[in-house]
Amino acid sequence: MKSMTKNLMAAALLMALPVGASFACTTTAWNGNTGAAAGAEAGGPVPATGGFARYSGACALRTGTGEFVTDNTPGGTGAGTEAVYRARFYVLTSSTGAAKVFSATSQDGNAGTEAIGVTYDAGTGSFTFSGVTAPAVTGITASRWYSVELFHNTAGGAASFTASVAGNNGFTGSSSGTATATGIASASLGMVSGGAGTLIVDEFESTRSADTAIGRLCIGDTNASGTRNVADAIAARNEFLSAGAAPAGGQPDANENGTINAQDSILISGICSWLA
Ligand SMILES: [Ca+2]
Ligand SMILES: [Ca+2]
Ligand SMILES: [Ca+2]
Repeated sequence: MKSMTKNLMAAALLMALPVGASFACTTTAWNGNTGAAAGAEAGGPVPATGGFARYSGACALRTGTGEFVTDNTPGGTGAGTEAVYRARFYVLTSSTGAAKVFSATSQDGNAGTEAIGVTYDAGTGSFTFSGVTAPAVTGITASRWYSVELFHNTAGGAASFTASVAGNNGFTGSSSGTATATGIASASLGMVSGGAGTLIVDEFESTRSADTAIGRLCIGDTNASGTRNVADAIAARNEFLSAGAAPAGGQPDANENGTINAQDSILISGICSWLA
């Protein structure tokens, strides 16, 4: 019997391992690197060679069409499903066309029936949903960071689905609708199908909580201290002045536009002044 409280199933499955003066990122915490996901790399703030944007910490996952990673934690590995499933991830909307960025299915390894699909459609500027019946979240801008939190409940005859989207320096949107009767056995993240170009995803978490949102990371807590103060503005400044050599451990991209520069440092300073 699984706890129905905020029981973490998978979190931040992009690992940063210090190697000399830089970072090596891996996807080994995921169960399956289906489609040979391009591999997680340290995201440079001012794109250094081989670097790319990340939302938090040193690592994100950059994928092309058909490249994704899979988490078989839901329902255990090999059998069972979760009737109550909650997940949150961040995505940089950098792809073109309609790219499925997330898919949760009734069997391990992205197999079986789709319970939740989330597609970023660059053509219509929206997140659309499949496997459920729910309207799109519109008003999505290209090449900006968004968090997407999903809740899928088929316990005890329920059939509900909700999605909360936030990002791009203040945008919020939501959708709700009807879930299928399918429980969830695996979740896949990346460019599961469709689209062109690349997508960057970061900070995936999933729980089986029926009532507690995972929520967002604190914007501007650049040094991941849990509070925001002038040290965060300084850390953002140090990051862009180092051209990626000294990535901050928290969330330096205060305007969520995929790059770290003086604007972010100024924004964080403004937030801190306002808090004071
Ligand atoms: Ca499973
Ligand atoms: Ca801080
Ligand atoms: Ca920025």
